[in-house]
Amino acid sequence: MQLIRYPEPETWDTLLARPVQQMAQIEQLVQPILQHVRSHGDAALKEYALKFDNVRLDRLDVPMEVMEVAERQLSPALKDAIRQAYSNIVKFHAAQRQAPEKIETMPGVTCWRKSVGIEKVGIYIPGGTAPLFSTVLMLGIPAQLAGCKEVVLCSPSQHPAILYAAKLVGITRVYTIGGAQAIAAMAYGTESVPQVYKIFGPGNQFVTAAKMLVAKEGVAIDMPAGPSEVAVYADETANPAFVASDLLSQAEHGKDSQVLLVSTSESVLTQAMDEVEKQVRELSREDFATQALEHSKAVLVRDSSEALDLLNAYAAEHLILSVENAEALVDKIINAGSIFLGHYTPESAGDYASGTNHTLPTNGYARAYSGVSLDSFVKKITVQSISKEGLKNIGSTIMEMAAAESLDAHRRAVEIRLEQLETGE
Ligand code: HSO
Ligand code: ZN
Repeated sequence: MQLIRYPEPETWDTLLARPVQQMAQIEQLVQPILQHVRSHGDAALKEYALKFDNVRLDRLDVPMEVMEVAERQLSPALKDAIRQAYSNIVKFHAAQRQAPEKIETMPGVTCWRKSVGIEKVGIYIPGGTAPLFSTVLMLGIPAQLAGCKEVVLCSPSQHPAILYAAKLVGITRVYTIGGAQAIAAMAYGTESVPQVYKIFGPGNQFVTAAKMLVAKEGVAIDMPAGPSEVAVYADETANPAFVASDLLSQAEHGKDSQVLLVSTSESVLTQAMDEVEKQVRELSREDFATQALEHSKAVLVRDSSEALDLLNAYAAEHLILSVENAEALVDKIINAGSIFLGHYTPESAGDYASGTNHTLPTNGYARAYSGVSLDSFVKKITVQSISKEGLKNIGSTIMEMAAAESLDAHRRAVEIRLEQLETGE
């Protein structure tokens, strides 16, 4: 980690810049894959599985028997943990349901919104070194609560915990496909994989590029994704070993992960950096974490207000406030995906089990985007109903505005009704 003392605000942009991703080049590689899946369906998926992953797939879905067996392959302790996390995530997300409220904007003019689960959604879970079954919960639970009718899961990994979590959240259609081709399959549909209207889930640059490309064609996606990141704000009351463990829990995700430490205390900052050096050696993913730390920074700032300005400018995916009286600072944070308060709230609580969602905006998108929630899986349809009295009340307003926009038919649609009401014919 690079230590930077009292950087001037003019240098913050450069200091906080995320590594540039060469998306254009990757999109060029991904586009033909999308095309091929679109025109050749399952055959293209099998071809790519052989070419990229060296696996010969006879069928693309995971048979029911394999789903059933998964449960028996997990330890009782892991199953208990998954069920506990499931229950907490359900509690937090179920509370996001809003009962429709009818609003009478004028006498006789009633408007409301109803929520409808997106009928068909797709979840992508990457293969690779960490089997992200927690992400199955984070995406599958709100899909289940939203009442999405068809939830499809694609993952090149058949890790039993992924299959168990899928079953827990009621996903019955699991496909063993990965990469950009899996995104194409869900976006266009193939003989085996149903087409969906919205695609969720993390992935490598190819998966991300595929999501961005299908989004241009009208398939919704959860959010633009970049490498995972955490910012920790530590004051003099922070425990350097705790801080280091939080930085490392993000750094171990991958070599592109970003971690940022901000502190008003030089001693906490340097002790935390020493701790990082020490703790990183104990990690099974030391390699990834070390590479992530190479482009990560520790910044010494003058006071709390400067720290908060810097953190708001960074707009971290995860922000840990390892400070005394952390809750008092929440109102001052305007850009972050998710905030973790105090010395005993590690990011991993939110990653797995406290109840909040871990699919969050990266790459500065927290300035304008929220993380995944129940809302991400529903559409809100507005409804209105106007009585005869209501139309008499609002009619002149509509007609005046329509006339001013020179839209005669709009004005006439009101007038014709009012005339009928007057003559009674
Ligand atoms: N920190 C990751 C989520 C995750 N962590 C999954 C562990 N498993 C991105 O928010
Ligand atoms: Zn994590």
